[in-house]
Amino acid sequence: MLFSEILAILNPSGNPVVLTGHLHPDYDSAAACLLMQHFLRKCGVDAQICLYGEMDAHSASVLQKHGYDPSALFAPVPEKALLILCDCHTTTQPGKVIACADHHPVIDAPDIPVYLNRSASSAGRIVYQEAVAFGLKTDREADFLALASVYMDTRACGSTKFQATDKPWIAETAARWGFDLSSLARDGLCLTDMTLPGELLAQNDFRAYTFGKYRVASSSVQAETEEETPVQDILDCCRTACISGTYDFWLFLCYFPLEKITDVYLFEKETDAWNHTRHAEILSRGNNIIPALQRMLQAR
Ligand SMILES: [Mn+2]
Repeated sequence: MLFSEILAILNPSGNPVVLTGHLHPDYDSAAACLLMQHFLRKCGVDAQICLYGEMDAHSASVLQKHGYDPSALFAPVPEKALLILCDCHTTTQPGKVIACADHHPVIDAPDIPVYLNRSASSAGRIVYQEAVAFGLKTDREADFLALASVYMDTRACGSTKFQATDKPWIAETAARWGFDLSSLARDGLCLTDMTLPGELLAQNDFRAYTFGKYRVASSSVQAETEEETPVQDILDCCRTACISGTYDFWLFLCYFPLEKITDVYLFEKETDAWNHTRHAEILSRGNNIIPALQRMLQAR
C-alpha cells in the first residue's frame, strides 16, 4: 500500500518532502504530483512539487485551462529533501528518493524503499487508486485530475496503455460531477491549434535526422478535420524552410486521429517536389515512417 508505506517511512525530523516527475514533465507527471500532494495533505504531510525541465506547450495549456499554474510547479529542490517520484522511477533531482509511483515498464527495478510500478492508464490513476485503497476521501478536484491524467496520457483512451478496466470508473466519475468527457477527449487527442500561423505549424513537433549524407527535417500536426487544416499553407512553409535550410528532405505528417488517417508528405529539395501518401491508420513517426524513409535513403 503506497500511502501507508510512505507515511511509515517519513521521519518526523522535518526533512522537506518533495514530489517530482520525469525530466520535461507532461500532463500526467504534473497531475500525479498534484494528486500526491493533495492526498498527502489529507494525511498531514505538506509536500512541495518540484518539476524540472520544460513542460510541452499542450500539457501546460490544458493544465492552465483546468485552473493550474504550470510554472508554479517548477522549483529547485530544497536541501535534504526526501523525494517521491511520480510518473518515473529515476531522477537527476538532488535528494534521497524514498518512494515512486510509476507505470513505465522496467527491466530491473530500481532500489527505492517504497517502489510501486504497475500497468496503469496514467501515473495519476495509480496515485488516485492507492489513495482510495488507503481510505482517503476523494473530491471533485482529485477525481478530475485523475480522469484528465488518463485522457491526456492515453490519447483519449485510444492508446494501448489504456486499461479497459478503467471504463466503469470513468463513466461513474464523469456522471457524478458532470465532467465534459468530449472536451477531455479533444484535449487528450493533443489536437494542434490550427489558428496558429503556417510558419509555426510547419515547425510543430519538429525533429531532425541524419541518414548517411542526407539530412531530414520533420514536423507534424494532429488535426480534427480536413476543412480546418491549412495543409497547403503549412506545406508551403515547410518547403520554404527546407530550401532555405540545410535539409535535403522535409517530412510533414498530418494526423487525423478521429478518422484514424495519416497523411505523409515528403518534400525533396533536389527535385523541388512533394510526394503524398495517405494511410488508413495512425502511423508512428519513430516506429514506422522514419525507419521506412531511412531504408529508402540508404538504398539510393
Ligand atoms: Mn504517464
